[in-house]
Amino acid sequence: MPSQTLPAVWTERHRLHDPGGEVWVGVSIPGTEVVARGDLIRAALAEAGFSIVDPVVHDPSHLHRVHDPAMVDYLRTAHDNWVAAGYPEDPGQDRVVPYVFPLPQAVADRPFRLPAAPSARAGVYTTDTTTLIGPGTYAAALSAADCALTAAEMVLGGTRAVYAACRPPGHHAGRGFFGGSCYLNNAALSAQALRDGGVDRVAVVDLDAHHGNGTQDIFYDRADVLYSSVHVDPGAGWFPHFVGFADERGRGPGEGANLNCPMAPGGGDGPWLEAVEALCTAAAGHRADALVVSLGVDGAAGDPESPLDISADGFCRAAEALAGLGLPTIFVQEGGYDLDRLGGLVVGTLSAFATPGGHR
Ligand code: SP5
Ligand code: ZN
Repeated sequence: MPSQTLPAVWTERHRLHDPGGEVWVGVSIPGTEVVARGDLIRAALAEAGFSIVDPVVHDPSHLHRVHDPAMVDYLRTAHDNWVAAGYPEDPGQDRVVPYVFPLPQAVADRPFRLPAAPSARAGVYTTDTTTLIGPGTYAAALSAADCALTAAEMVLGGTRAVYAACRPPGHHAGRGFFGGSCYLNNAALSAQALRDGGVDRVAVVDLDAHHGNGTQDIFYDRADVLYSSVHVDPGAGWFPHFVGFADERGRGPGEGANLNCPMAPGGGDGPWLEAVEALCTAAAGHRADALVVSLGVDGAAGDPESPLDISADGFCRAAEALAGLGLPTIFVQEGGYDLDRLGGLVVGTLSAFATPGGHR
């Protein structure tokens, strides 16, 4: 049986975002969310015969459907303000990096004052020191959001499944915070666009190796969008460390519409695929009318950012389980950092979804 494909939304504008490394435990390191990722994914899609379409440019006001407008405005202006303050010359840092954070227990119960220094403003919205802002970061993040919104519009128009090749990724960006190499939450924007387009109930299934603390935050109080995730156990020492535990089940009207399946490091395909089945069962139980898959492939064996040890075949089996739901589906790219395997993992997963059983 010839392998089928799905349309892929991709733009070269991802290249505008070159984080130039990250600061981790106080040390500047090269980082793994690199420009090459976006181009490797495109090359693999093209070679496998996927049709590649440009995103439609959207007005940035769409972002306010899931993000705090003040954070969006910060992201838009942060790098210009950083340069104007002279940090590229003194002390010699041309990317926006925080050094101080307004922890709730340190600033609670008094009026919030936006700090005057750009170096201090850099800590207001980010959770960590690994998510640097360069000159083109905001433009690229906007274009990644355009990919996710365009995919949603294609599905609303009747296309069964679409892949949004988003870079930078998004699932660690919440309503009013960003981090973990993410700036704007592409998957949440997709899910919200489906809702706004008339889809009643949406399920987000997050396969990235890390918990999508941003997506969980955005939908935590809502009954209309289920957030569900399988990820390496934050309690075992993994990012995002503070969030992603099994007892986080949603709040208020959203009680029961959040499902976390933390995995022990090194578990491999068996327990991970059992968890994927549980996520599919939850999506069906949610009576979802459409699916948004946060497709990180950083759980793959050999990936430098996770210890999950999932095989390429494991990703194909997960895709087949998702296909079994029979729902209109948007795949949104998240992580995946093993540059030798990234393209093959993404194409293999999407192909298995389009042609269940076709890879065996
Ligand atoms: C989108 C996504 O997958 N974000 C995950 C970011 C996780 N970053 C954790 C901290 C980075 C530390 N990297 C050091 C690697 C040493 N092997
Ligand atoms: Zn990840």
